Amino acid sequence: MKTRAAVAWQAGQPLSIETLDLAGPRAGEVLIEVKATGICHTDYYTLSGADPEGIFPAVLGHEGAGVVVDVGPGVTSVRKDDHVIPLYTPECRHCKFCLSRKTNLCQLIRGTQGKGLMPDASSRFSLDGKPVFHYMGTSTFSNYIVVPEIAVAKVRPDAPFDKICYIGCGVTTGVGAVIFTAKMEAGANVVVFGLGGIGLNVIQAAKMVGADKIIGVDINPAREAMARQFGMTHFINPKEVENVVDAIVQLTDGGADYSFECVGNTTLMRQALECTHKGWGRSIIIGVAEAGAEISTRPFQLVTGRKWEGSAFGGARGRTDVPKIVDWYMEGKLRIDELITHRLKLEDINEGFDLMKRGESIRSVVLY
Ligand code: NAD
Ligand code: DAO
Ligand code: ZN
Repeated sequence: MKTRAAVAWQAGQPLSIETLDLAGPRAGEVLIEVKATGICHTDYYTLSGADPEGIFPAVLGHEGAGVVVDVGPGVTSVRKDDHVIPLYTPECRHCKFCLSRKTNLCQLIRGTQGKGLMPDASSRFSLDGKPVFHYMGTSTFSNYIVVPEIAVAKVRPDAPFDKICYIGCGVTTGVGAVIFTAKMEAGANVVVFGLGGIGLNVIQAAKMVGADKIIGVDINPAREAMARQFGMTHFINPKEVENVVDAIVQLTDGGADYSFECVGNTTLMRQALECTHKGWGRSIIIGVAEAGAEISTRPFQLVTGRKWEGSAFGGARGRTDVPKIVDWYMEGKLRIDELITHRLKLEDINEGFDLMKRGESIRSVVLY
C-alpha cells in the first residue's frame, strides 16, 4: 500500500512529505493507521545530526496513537479496529530483561530496531524500490506504519488520539519516572530541572502522589506559569540566583528527597545530584545529553548516601503500563490537554520543529 510520510533524507535538512510504499505486516507484525503524533525533542536530536545512531533516510516520530488496520500471522494480543499506542520500548515479556522484573528495557528486538529495521532485518518502507528506514521501531511521522506486536499497547477506544499520542513518550516518561522509577512517597520534597514537555509531567505526577515542595528550575521565565498550574510550588531561574544548589538546599532544609534532570545538560545533572539530601537523596537523569558527554561529581556525594539513577520511558513496561496511564488521563487524574499547545497538518510538520527550537511550544501534535 501507499502511505504519506514526512521523510528525513539527511541530517540537518527539513523533513519532506512523500508518498512511500509500505509492505504489509509479516508474522508477528501489526499494521496501524496513525491518527496523531507528537513531535518530541528526541526527533529533533536525531534530525539535527547530533544522534550518533541516526540513520537516514528514515521516517522519524515515536509519539503516536492510532487504529489497527491489519495483523500478520500469529498476532494474538490485538486485532483490527483496536485503538493502540506504538511503543519505542517494547515489552516481549519473555526476554531476560523482561523476566528480571528489574528493568523496562526489553532487548528482544533491540539490535534490529537500532538499525532502523523490523525484527526480520528488513524495512517495510520504500520509495522507488529503495528502502527507507524505520525510527525507534515506531516512525509515527507516517500515516500508516508496521510495528512488531510486542511494541503495541492496546488502549481504551474512547480516549482521544490527539491527546493520548503524547502518552507514547512525554507523559509516560515524566509521570513514569516519578511513579515507576522513583516510586516517590507522599510528603517528599522534589526538584525538577527543565520545565518542558517532560519536566511538566514530572511535576504533575509529583503532585499526584502528594509531594510537599515541588521546586522547578528553568532559564525560560515563560515556563513558570504553566508549571505552577501543574503543581510547582517554588520556581528558581538560575539566572537570578547566585548558586542554584544552595538555593535548593535552603528551601528544603538540607536538600531534596528527589531530583529529576529533564534537560540533557551535564552541568545540571551534577547540580541535580548535589542538591539532594545527604543520606537518602535520589537524583534521576531523564534528559539525553549530547553524544560522548560525561558526568562528574565528588565521589563523597555518593559515599554520603546520595544516589544517581536514570530513567528511560519512565521505567514503564509499555503494554502493561501505557493502558493504565491512558485510564488515569481519562479519569481526570492526569492533565494533557493544556500541554498540547499547537496542532499541525503533516504538511506543516517542520513548523513544529521551529516552534520547539524557539521554546514556544510544549507539545505540537500532527493530526492525519
Ligand atoms: P523541552 O525542550 O520541552 O524542555 C527542556 C526545558 O529545559 C526547557 O523548558 C528549557 O527552557 C529548559 N532548559 C534548557 N537549558 C536549561 C538550563 N541550563 N537550566 C535550566 N533549564 C534549562 O524538552 P523535553 O521534551 O522536555 O525533553 C527533555 C529531555 O528529555 C531531552 O533531553 C529529551 O531528549 C529527553 N527525553 C528523555 C526520555 C527518556 O526516556 N529518558 C524520553 C523523552 C525525552
Ligand atoms: O534498550 O538500549 C536500549 C534502548 C533504550 C531506549 C531508551 C530510550 C530513552 C531515551 C531516548 C529518548 C526517547 C524519546
Ligand atoms: Zn523483553
